[in-house]
This record gives sequence, structure tokens and C-alpha cells, in this order.
Amino acid sequence: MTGELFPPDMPGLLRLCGFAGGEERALLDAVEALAAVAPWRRVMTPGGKAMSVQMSNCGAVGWISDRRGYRYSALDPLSGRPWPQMPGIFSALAGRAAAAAGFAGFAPDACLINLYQPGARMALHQDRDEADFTAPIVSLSLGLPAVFLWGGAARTDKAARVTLHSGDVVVWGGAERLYFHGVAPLREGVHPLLGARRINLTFRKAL
Ligand code: MD3
Ligand code: FE
Repeated sequence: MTGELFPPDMPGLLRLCGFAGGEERALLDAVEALAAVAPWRRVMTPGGKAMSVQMSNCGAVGWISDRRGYRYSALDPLSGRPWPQMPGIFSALAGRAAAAAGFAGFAPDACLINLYQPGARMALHQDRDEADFTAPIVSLSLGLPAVFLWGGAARTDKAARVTLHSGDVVVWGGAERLYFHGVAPLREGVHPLLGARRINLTFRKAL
């Protein structure tokens, strides 16, 4: 396990390459169990377009999007029921990663789970639906590698390209918490555990 600042000169970021390397099977099993309760779905942007990424959530609240906008909701709009609880293996991993990056006591109340199949992408955006921007966001990547687009404070800032691999964990805090970011279209491939998929979990303090 190695911790490494990336890209250089960004003190709010810590990339922990392979941080979850030994736990991928257990983490994937937990994701599949969650998806059996709160199934993958393609959400609609407020502009009325279906996103190419499929999503689910666990935790006290989940991130949703529809014609009324982006927000966190305690209920899964598909079932009308609360989102499944965040598995202990998720909150423990997120807490350990945040602590390694200097954010002791990180207790996420939301986990957005993104599923990418080849061609799926995420346009440049900011994450600003959370109540408290001083809490970091912790992300975990599983499955096929993805090219992460890492912009700046302004939408027009040129984005750097950083490949995220299965088992990589990144902690995003400080000023970079509000930087623009996205994911380039997922390339075809087969991962030994996940097949032709990438799953990204983002742990957030939303409330
Ligand atoms: C930097 N997800 O769900 S994870 C998202 O790979 C999202 O699915 C991407 O962007 C994915 O909102 C990127 C890395 C990430 C997540 C949240 C961030 C980077 C971030 C919030 C602020 C700054
Ligand atoms: Fe994001």
C-alpha cells in the first residue's frame, strides 16, 4: 500500500494506490448484495437526459437526480423505502482512508455507487449537493481501469488525466473538494472479478 499525492502540488488529495487491494472480493460481494435491494438504475439529469452511468446508494441518504434537480434523499425513489444501510466494511474502509489523509473521524452518511460499462462516462462536474464542504470525499474504484479527468476550480481549467485502477482509494479534501472532475468513456476490457465493469463508490458526509 502506498500513499501518494496526485497530481503534485495538491495538498487536499491523497491517492492510496491499492489501498483496498486485499478486500476487492468482499467489497464486490457487498455491492452485489446492495444492488439486489436497491437495483442499478440510470438516473435522469434535470435537463431530461439519462446518464450513461448506472447508480445505486447506501447509507442514511442517497444522491438522486430527476427533473426537479440533484439532491440527497432518505428514500429510494424506485421503492419508496430507505436506502440499505452502509455495510461496516465500507464505513471502516472510508474511515481508515480518510484518517490516512489527515481527516480523522470521517463518518460518511452517504455512499453513491456508480456502475460503468464500456462507453459509460461522467461529464465534468462539481460535487456540491453536500451540506458541509469541509468533510472530504473518499472514492474507491473496483474493476476496469478508468481515466479520471481532474480539472480545477473553474469549468474551463484544463483537465489532467489520471488512471484509477481497481483497489485504488482517493481522498479529496481541502480546496480540491470543489474542483471540477469527470470520467472519460470506459474502455472495453475484462477484469478478473468484475468482468466488463467498473464500480466506483464515493463516501460522503451529505447531511
Ligand atoms: C473530486 N464519481 O460520483 S470518483 C461522482 O469515478 C464522481 O465515478 C467519479 O465524480 C467516478 O460524483 C469520480 C472521484 C471523485 C469523487 C468525488 C469528488 C473525485 C472528486 C468530489 C470532489 C472532487
Ligand atoms: Fe463527482
